[in-house]
Amino acid sequence: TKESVKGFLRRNLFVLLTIAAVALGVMLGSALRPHNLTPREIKYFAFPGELLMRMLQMLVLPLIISSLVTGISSLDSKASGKMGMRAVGYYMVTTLIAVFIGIVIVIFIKPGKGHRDSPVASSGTIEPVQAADAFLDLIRNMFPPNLVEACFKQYKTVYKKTIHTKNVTLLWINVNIMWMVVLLLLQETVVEMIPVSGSSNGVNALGLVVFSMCFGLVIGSMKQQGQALRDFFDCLNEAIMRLVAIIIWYAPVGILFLIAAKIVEMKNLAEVGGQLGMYTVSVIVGLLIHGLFVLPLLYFLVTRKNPYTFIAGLLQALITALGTSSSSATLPITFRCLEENNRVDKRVTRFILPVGATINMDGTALYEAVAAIFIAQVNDMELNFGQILTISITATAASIGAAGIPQAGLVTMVIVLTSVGLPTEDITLIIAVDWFLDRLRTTTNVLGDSIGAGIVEHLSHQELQSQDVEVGNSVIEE
Ligand code: DAS
Repeated sequence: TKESVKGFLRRNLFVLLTIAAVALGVMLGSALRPHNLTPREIKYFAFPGELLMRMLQMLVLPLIISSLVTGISSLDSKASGKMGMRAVGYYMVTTLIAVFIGIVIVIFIKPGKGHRDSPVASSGTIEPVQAADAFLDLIRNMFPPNLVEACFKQYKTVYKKTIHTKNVTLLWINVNIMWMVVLLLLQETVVEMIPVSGSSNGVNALGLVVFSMCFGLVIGSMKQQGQALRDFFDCLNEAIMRLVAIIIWYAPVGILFLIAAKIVEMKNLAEVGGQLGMYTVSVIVGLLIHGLFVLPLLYFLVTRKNPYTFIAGLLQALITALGTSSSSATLPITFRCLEENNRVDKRVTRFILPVGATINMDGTALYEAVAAIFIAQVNDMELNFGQILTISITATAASIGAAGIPQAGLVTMVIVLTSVGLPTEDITLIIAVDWFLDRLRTTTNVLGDSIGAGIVEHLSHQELQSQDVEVGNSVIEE
C-alpha cells in the first residue's frame, strides 16, 4: 500500500540516496571522460568528494577515543576481558581464512605464469624494510610517547643510504657534500642501507586505541570518583555521533563526486590485460568469496540470523568504504549503520569497532597474500610450503600493521615480499590497479569489522545482560 511504500522510503532514504549517488557518479564520470579534463579541472571537480573525506577524518580521532573510553569503562573488567578475547579470536580466525582463500585462488588461477609482460619501473622507489623492523614499529606504535603527536604521526623505520668507504668509517650522506665528493674520489665506496628511526605522517590509530582502552579500563574501575570522566566521554561520544548524523546528509553528494572524479581520471582499465588482469580477477574473486559467503556463513553459524539482512543494514557504510578507500574515514558511518539500522548494542560497537578498523583487515590480508604469490609467479620463483606459510603469517602481520587509510596495504606489502626474498621493486607491477583493488578490499575490511561486532554481541549476550541488571537496567540508549 501507499503507506508502506512511504514507510520503506523513509526508513531507507539514505541508503537509496547513497545507491543513487553511486549510479549518478558512474554516469557523470563516464560522460565527462571523453572531454579529457586537465588535472587542475579534475581537482576542482573532485572537490565535493575531498570535502566529505575531510569531514569524516575530522570526526575519527575524537570518535575513536570517546567510544573506546566509554565503551570499556561502562563494562566491568571481566566482561570487557571476555569480549576482547572474543573479538581477537574472531579477528585472527577470519584474517587467516581470508589469507587461506587468497593463497588457494592465486595458486589455482596462476595469474603470474608465463613471461612477464609489464616492464619493471625504476627500482629503489621503495626502500627495503625488514620484517623485524616493521614488527617492532607495530609494537612501538602501541605506546606513543606523546599522545598529541600520535594524532598525526606514526613511528616508522626508514632506511638511510650511507657511504661505506674502505678506510674511513661510516659517513652519512647528509653530511657535508663537499667532503663526500672528495672522499668518493679518493676511496673505493660501497653504498649500504642502515636503519634509522623516523616517523611518518598519518594518525597512529593503534597508539590511541591502546591508550584509550587502558584509560577506559582504569576510569571504569574508579567507581564514584571516575564518574565525571565517564560522563564527559559519554557526552563527547554522543555529540560526535550527532555530528555524524549531520554529515550523513552530505555523504551522498560527496560519494557521487568521489566516484565520478575517479572515473574521469582513471587510466583505461580495458588496457589492463594479461597477467595484471588475471591478478586483478584473482583478488576480486577472493574478496567476493570471503565477503559474500565465508563471513555471512560464519555470522549465520554463530547467531542463526539472516546474514544478508544484517549486510543490507550496512550498505551505506560499505558504499562509503568503496568511495573513500579508507576504513578509518568510514568509521563514523559504520557506527551509525550498526547502531541505528542493525541495533547492535552500543557497548559492543564502541568497544569493538575502533579496534577492528585499526587492526582487523581481512581484505588487506587476502590481497597481500595474492600479490606476494603473484610476484613470485612473475619471477618464476617456486615457493615451497615453508615460504607459503611465511607469506600467510607476514600477510596477516602486514594487514594488522596497515593503517585504515588509502593504499596503506601497498606499503606494508614490503614486509611480505622481503620475508621470502622477493624483489620489493616489483610492487611497481601492481600499482596500476591498486587504487581499484584498494576500494574493494577496504569494503571487505569494513564488512569484516561489522560482522565481527554482530558476532561478538551475540556471544556476549550473557555478560551484557548481567551488566544491565547491575546498573538497574539502564541500557545505554540515545
Ligand atoms: N585502504 C585501507 C583500509 O582502509 C587498507 C589497505 O590499503 O589495504 O582498509
